[in-house]
Amino acid sequence: PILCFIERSDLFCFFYLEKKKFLYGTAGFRGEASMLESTVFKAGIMAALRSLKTGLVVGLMITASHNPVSDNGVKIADPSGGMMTQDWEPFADSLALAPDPEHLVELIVQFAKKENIPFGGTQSAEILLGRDTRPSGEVLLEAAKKGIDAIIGSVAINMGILTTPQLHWMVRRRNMEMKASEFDYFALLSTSYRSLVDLIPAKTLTGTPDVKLTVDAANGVGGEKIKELSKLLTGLEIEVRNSGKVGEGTLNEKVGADYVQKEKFAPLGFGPRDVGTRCVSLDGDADRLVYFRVLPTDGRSVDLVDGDKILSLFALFIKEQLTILNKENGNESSEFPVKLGIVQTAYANGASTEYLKQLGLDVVFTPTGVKYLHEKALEYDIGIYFEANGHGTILFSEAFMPRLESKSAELSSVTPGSEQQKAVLRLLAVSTLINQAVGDALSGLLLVEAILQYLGWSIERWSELYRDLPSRQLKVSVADRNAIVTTNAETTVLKPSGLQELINYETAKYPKGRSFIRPSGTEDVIRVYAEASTQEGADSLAQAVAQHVD
Ligand code: 16G
Ligand code: ZN
Repeated sequence: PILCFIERSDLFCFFYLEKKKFLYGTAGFRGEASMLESTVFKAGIMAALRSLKTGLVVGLMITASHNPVSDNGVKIADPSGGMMTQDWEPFADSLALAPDPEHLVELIVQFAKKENIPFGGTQSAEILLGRDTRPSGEVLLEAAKKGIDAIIGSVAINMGILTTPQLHWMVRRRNMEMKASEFDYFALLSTSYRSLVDLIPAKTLTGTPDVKLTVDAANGVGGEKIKELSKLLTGLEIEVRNSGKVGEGTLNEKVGADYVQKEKFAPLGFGPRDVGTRCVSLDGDADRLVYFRVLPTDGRSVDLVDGDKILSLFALFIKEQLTILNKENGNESSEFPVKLGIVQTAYANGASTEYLKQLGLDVVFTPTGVKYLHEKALEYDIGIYFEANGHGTILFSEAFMPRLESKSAELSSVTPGSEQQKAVLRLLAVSTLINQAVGDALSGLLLVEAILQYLGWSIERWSELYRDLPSRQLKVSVADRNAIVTTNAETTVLKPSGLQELINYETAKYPKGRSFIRPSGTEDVIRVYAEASTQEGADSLAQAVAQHVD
């Protein structure tokens, strides 16, 4: 009976296009764009089923983030705006691996039964579609639509060219019955930023604030979007380079957050003329950001201010607001306990972790991948997570928001204009500025800018919060990357046995040595990370560990 709700002709017409099988990894399905059509079609089916199952709006984003322009990918956003629930990933894989249309239909039928997905009832499915600026995006978006159409009762709404975080934000807001257009997004970001700036204490405003920011938009979707956003901003001078305009360069080619973070080198279009200014790089779909300043030594190398330092800046600011809030006010002390948690991965520079712990913060680790960090951060009233690569955000829990709002109401009637009230207002502004669905370069950079102004800090001052330990990353090609199994947030190798002992043995030779290996979730390689008190030490530790992997 379910079969009649599936448009079979589409299934058949898309199947023959299949040239390669993909797995739904940490980044969804990702690969060479010309091979993806059939897989994206199946992702459309998945998204429709997910929406039918939950009765809520779901998102589907066509992007390959920081990967080359010839690649593309597809990711599904759950009704919360976060990544698709991990329980459904095996189903995504099985759809992708289905050998023929008959099997595909069979898999859908079985899964729908198991999950009690209501076909043909009053329930309807709604899927918001978005894509980045890749030339292959249009064709793939059509394939996703076909997949959605194959599930009768589902409606695809094309939201056009968007950053990944914009689409996730829209899905989340739609399900909260809040305004969710692109204009609403820009308006909320700009007004929240304005509130934060307006709440800066007069004493920090004595010098002339350095309001000039130069953005490297990776020749991606972030370029146009940040230009639109900056029209609504006052007091911030944003210059956008590598904006994606024809002739300006190729998407992600020697530009963007991934390049700058890995190479510690200025992106194309940046050089000696930028010495002394504050620069920020976005990645191709604008869900990551890293700051940098070009060094005067050669006008090319950079002092990198990565995700760990952005995290540290955010943590410092939030902690300060909580301290102000809990300060005694005359004889009236108002206890307002807040559980603040910091979530990192093993890639976080050891110096950042030490710094955060010195601040007295609760720091925990998860495996690599936004879904793990996000899930962990949700366990706190305020959870801040970042990957060193620049993906992260600040989550305010659903239970905590009403508490914060009623505290704000209380303070505005009891002690209007007090420092405590301002601290609460700042936290509220952060909660609307920073994307609650996923990491978002645009909202992230506005928060950085507001905090730097609040503290009266230059990028140098920020960068000096702590000194990164020298580190090295290598990758090793292996026959089967899944032969390596890790535990303890990827810091300990379980299999093959004996390997962890060898890593320990090598690591012990270096002061401040730390090293781990993990199978990549996006490439057919084992990644090696090493850290030590000197660059030579980090390099040779990484080499030594890599040799044991080989
Ligand atoms: C994906 C992840 C990113 C992670 C990276 C690691 C999401 C949305 N993205 O891009 O968080 O840092 O993979 O790649 O989860 P790797 O497994 O190849 O090292
Ligand atoms: Zn990205």
